[in-house]
Amino acid sequence: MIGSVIAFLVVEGIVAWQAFRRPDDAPGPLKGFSRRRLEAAWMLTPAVILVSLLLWTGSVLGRDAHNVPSHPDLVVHVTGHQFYWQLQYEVPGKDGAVRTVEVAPNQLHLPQGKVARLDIASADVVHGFWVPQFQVKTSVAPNAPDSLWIKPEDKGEFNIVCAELCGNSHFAMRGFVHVESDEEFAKWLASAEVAK
Ligand SMILES: [Cu+2]
Repeated sequence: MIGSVIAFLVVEGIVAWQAFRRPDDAPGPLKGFSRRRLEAAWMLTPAVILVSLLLWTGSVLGRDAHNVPSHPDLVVHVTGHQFYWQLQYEVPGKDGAVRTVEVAPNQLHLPQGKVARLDIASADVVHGFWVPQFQVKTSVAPNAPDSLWIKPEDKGEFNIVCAELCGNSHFAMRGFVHVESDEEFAKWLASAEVAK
């Protein structure tokens, strides 16, 4: 606010100074004098910058989180409860059958660079699964599940936030995504199972 007031005063000051300082008989623009190239550059340079930003933004935002790849590397069932996220991993067994492994709530571990499909559901009321840094968000209700996919590029810890006001402890419905290497993830998953 203060910055814009200062900028306004400076710019208006220059304009006023130029307006009052110029004598009435000052020469007009030179005839035949053209700055067409300069003006074209003034117009084209910002246009190129803005169009590039537009395309870049579109490519990022246009990545449809719901358009789930048909063969994800990993499937996790994420179920919202008042007030936690229940997490179950699909783990292929040696016989080819898929086993469901339940892990501690709210701590979603994902391997770096792998496509993970998250099958999100709600056990009670409307919850919103949101990982702001991954730009994925969806709301689910009982009998209205949704699926998203994430391919985390960077290791680290990222917040999971419930984006729907789901009750009196909604604020406490927080979790973390832990993005780790394949080895770290495999090691974690091998010992993460909790009794159902
Ligand atoms: Cu919630």
